[in-house]
Amino acid sequence: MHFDPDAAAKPGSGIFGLPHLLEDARIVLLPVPFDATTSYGNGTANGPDAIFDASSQVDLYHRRFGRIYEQGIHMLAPDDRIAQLSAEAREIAVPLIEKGGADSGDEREVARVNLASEEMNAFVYRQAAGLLSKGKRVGLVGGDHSTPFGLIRALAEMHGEIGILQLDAHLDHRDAFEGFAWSHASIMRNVLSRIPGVARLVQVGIRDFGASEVEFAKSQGSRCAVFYDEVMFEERASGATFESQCKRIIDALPERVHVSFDIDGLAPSCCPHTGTPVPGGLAYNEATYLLWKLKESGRTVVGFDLVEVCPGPNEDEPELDANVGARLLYTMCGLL
Ligand SMILES: [Mn+2]
Repeated sequence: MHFDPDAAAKPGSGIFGLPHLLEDARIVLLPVPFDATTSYGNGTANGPDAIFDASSQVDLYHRRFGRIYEQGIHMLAPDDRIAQLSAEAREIAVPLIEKGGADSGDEREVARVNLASEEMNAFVYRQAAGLLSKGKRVGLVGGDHSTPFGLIRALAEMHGEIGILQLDAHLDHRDAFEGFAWSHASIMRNVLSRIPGVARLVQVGIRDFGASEVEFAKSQGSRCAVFYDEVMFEERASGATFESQCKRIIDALPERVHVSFDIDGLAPSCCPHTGTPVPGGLAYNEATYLLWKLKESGRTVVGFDLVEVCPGPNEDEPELDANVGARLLYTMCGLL
């Protein structure tokens, strides 16, 4: 294979300008352009395409992880049926979201949105389980945060017991947020309630949540560890190091880890167009340092998802959200 990793990406090449076909790739990226229940701002369904376009700018030699591309990385084509499902369900969901959530009388509409989410979950599960059974490592590219449920289920079934490191501004423990069972804001409640193989959930960057979500996290006991963004800042303000905090985060995780990266876990300057931006959050360097320390700890990263990346509306502006997303995506391929 004549491939120069330092040359500019050739038109028609794959993600990161790479030449790998599915059969050449150990790492397979599964795009899920689905955002039926995004409550504030939308467009994360366009995340996979925008990240793909931005990925040609990413330099392939990684200072920490070296020649990640030598593992072979291939991104599947987005499935048209999923994009269509998302658009149809969103059309039904938006009027309900705009009036502040579904109430009695909306049962039919809610059922149709839930059905679309269930079809998406089944699709992701099928795809992920098929790829994992062929020995591939899978990274999911959303879409909103509801999309990785099927991947997490497939990973937990394959490995028996996994932990999740979640970087996010939100706990995502809402009980059927705005009436939708599979809302992006309910992903971790659904995971903990329905996937017993998830032994531990460790949440970092958390800074926007409701009282019922905090209660739900507490009800999980040691199964759910929350590292609130404000608390982490207070500790550092009185002398704790970020390194010692990373150690505590990683110590809370079991041997096999799935990383669930909601881009809004980062400071909004890194993701100004994401659906629900919140001030505060991790700097880009803090997030990638934590991921590197996770790898250095000797844990096995069995999968990841990168969700809620939303490209900006103005095509004349340089694309920041997807650029940050593409660099995070390559770094997480390094974890695999
Ligand atoms: Mn989230």
